[in-house]
Amino acid sequence: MQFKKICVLGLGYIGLPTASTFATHGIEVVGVDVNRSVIETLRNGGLHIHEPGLRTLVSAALGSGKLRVSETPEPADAYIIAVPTPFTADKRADLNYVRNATEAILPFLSRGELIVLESTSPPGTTAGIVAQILERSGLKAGDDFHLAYSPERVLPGQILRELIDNARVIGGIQPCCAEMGRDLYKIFVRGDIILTDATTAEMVKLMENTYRDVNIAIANEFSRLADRFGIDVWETIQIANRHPRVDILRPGPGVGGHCISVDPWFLVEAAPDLTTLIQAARKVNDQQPQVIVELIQITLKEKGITLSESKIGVLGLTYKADIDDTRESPAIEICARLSRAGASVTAHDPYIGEYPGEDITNHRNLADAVADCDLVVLLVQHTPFKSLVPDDLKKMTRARLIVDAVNILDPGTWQQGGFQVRRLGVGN
Ligand code: SAJ
Repeated sequence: MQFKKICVLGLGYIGLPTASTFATHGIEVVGVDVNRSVIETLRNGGLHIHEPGLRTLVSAALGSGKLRVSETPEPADAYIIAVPTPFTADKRADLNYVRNATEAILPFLSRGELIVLESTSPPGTTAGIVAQILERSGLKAGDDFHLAYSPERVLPGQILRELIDNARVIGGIQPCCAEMGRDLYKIFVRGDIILTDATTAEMVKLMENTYRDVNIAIANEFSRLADRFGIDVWETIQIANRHPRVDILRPGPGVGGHCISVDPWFLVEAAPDLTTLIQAARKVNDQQPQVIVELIQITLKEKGITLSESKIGVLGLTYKADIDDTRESPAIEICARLSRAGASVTAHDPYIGEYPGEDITNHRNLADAVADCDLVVLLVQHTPFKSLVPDDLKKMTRARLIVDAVNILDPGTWQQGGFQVRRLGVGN
């Protein structure tokens, strides 16, 4: 099929780069978002999300006239659904955005067209929920129109490159649907395109992120063991990783972001009786913010300071290094726990503006965040923090206690520089 016009529903971290990339490859694209402020921001030349290179790409797409943005879909040859699938308070997939986007396509659906779901979804969503909604048109999925699932697999911070270079999985509800999906994505994808069925493609996505979650959990558990045994987990991991078949990930303050801390729950929800390991890994990673709070508490106690009367300077609030995203961020969870325990918290994250909540201020200047505190805690490996030196920090704060949850500081240098540094996973 020749794709002349496509409609991308959802203009977030995935939908906007995808719509813009199709447009810069010469396809007419209508980018749809139900959030009016997103549409207005884009129409006024602004951008509601931060991702390296995205501003240039979106400007080129809009400037060429190939990308238009709108609050409602239009007839098109293909529709791509890239809306969020958050989870509810009881950790079940909230498919309302997927349902609403699918229903929005319904009035325009015609014979021969292609619909692709990209949103992370529990196994069976495409062949079940999405197909059922679209078949209200009187057309049969697979026979009269094409329906496929193709997960996004791009890493925040590297989205534009990975969108094009990563291998792409396309699962059709019939083989012809996957083939039509391949024809669409090969417009810009340079990586391999792998065809399969829709439910396998949904499972691939969930397995990838769950695999990473479980591997981070074992690294976190190793850090607790190293602490108990009085050894250095970072050195231990480095040596273990010299084994040709071992690749242990990094312990840290926990797992954040909208993907890895969420997606494993979709498998737990679908099969609670078969997911013992996955549930245990989630529990380990979710406990990690409390582990850091306790590390802070012990460090303060050695100096006779209680957590409830302490002042803590927090460096880093995002869910990982060098991005502006605070969704499910363990650093935010740690700040909240410290606050609840009575500590006074001041923060500095150079990548974000306001602190996403009340009570705590994100200071533009590192010096302002640490000026009057008893202890400084490093929660994210942001590049600017790597160039911190003891002499500079000494001038900014009276604090001489540091908790390093991400192994960013060289302990020898900082100890010589007059600081007491306690690192995660390093028994004292
Ligand atoms: N983390 C650790 N230790 C590590 C690696 C990560 O504690 O060794 C933490 C990070 O600090 C962060 C969280 O895990 O809080 C997740 O970060 P990440 O870089 O592992 O992953 P995301 O969520 O930014 O992106 C993931 C990617 N999936 C995989 O690597 C399998 C990406 O390819 C997916 O497209 C994305 O999820 C998604 O949208 O699903």
